[in-house]
Amino acid sequence: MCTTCGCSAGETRIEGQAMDGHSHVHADGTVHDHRHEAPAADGKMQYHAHHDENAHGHRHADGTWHSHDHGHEGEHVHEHGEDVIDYGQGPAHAHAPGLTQSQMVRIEQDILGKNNAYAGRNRNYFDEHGIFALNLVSSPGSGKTTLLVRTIETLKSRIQVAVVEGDQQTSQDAERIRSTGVRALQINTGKGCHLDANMVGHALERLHPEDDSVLMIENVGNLVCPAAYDLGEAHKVVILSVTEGEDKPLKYPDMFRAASLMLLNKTDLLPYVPFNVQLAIEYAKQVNPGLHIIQTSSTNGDGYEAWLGWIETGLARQRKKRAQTVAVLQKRIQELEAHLAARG
Ligand SMILES: Nc1nc2c(ncn2[C@@H]2O[C@H](COP(=O)(O)OP(=O)(O)OP(=O)(O)O)[C@@H](O)[C@H]2O)c(=O)[nH]1
Ligand SMILES: [Zn+2]
Ligand SMILES: [Zn+2]
Ligand SMILES: [Zn+2]
Ligand SMILES: [Zn+2]
Ligand SMILES: [Zn+2]
Ligand SMILES: [Zn+2]
Repeated sequence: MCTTCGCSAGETRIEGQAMDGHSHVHADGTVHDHRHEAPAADGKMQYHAHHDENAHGHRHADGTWHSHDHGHEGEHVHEHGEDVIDYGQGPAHAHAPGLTQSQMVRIEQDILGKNNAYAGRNRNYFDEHGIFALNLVSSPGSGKTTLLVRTIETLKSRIQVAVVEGDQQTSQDAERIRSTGVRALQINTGKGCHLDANMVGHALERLHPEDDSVLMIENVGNLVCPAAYDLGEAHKVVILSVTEGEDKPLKYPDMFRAASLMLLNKTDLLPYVPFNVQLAIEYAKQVNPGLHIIQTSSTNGDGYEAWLGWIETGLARQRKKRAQTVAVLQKRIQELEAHLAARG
């Protein structure tokens, strides 16, 4: 589900099983839940897809059927000079056929508001269990899974690690992770271009990560949409490989702004590609002055000491938080018991 359109692909699968139903945002901004696949009167399954020309019909969970359109009214574009057509102006900073920008803003607020509620639940769960959760984001192929495999190989003797893998299709990444011996759960998002907090919540129910462990969430390869979705993680880690060009932080600022750490990856390729490391760092700091940057290579292990150290520091902080929570609760229980004893 993208914040620009609000249409949910409805094809999310966790380990091959469909997630039941989803919420759907209509062009007028109302949000309601329904299933994308439901039996019609003749007992056959009805399917509907979004973006079928201008209109689509669908059956709601209560059995009623209705159709509605994706009209094209009230949209406009801002043109700057002769050579730029800019859809990023206006309150929504985006464009979707059939929606005005104010409708888009309302839809985005609805979707992100719901997502944030789920993310808050996940974050509480992580805090209560001392789980240090990282959300790995990047464009496709920057080296997330390779990095995870090498990271796990080094950490697994000392630290419990579990992985949630997000991809549109296939379970290949989860299988690559499982080959290291740690548990991994695959979420297939179908047409969805990012994970959301509800999907991760479902994954947690299945995966049950150990207390005081690290949870790595590999997001769908996409430098845009995952930036907007809090999964409840402690940090987003953005991976930029040197084959992608040093200008990416300026072109996709939301992602570099949302991240706490940037791994400048595949540095073993620097002799072979024209990539200006200093410029990349400068651009990244320009959009996010607080961004921490580590240069890594999964081929030769450069930078891994710093990266692993960063993880262990974060995990130690998360464990301490849990210990403090437990201590506060124990103290409170003692107080209540003393109170009851005094009354009894
Ligand atoms: N030279 C070099 N190649 C790397 C490095 N890390 C990953 N690769 C290669 O880059 C390609 C993509 O790596 P993946 O780990 O699959 O990338 P990913 O980000 O998980 O990809 P998606 O899940 O599809 O987004 C593979 O061919 C890896 O072998 C690295 O540090 N150096
Ligand atoms: Zn998207
Ligand atoms: Zn749509
Ligand atoms: Zn729908
Ligand atoms: Zn509907
Ligand atoms: Zn305007
Ligand atoms: Zn991957």
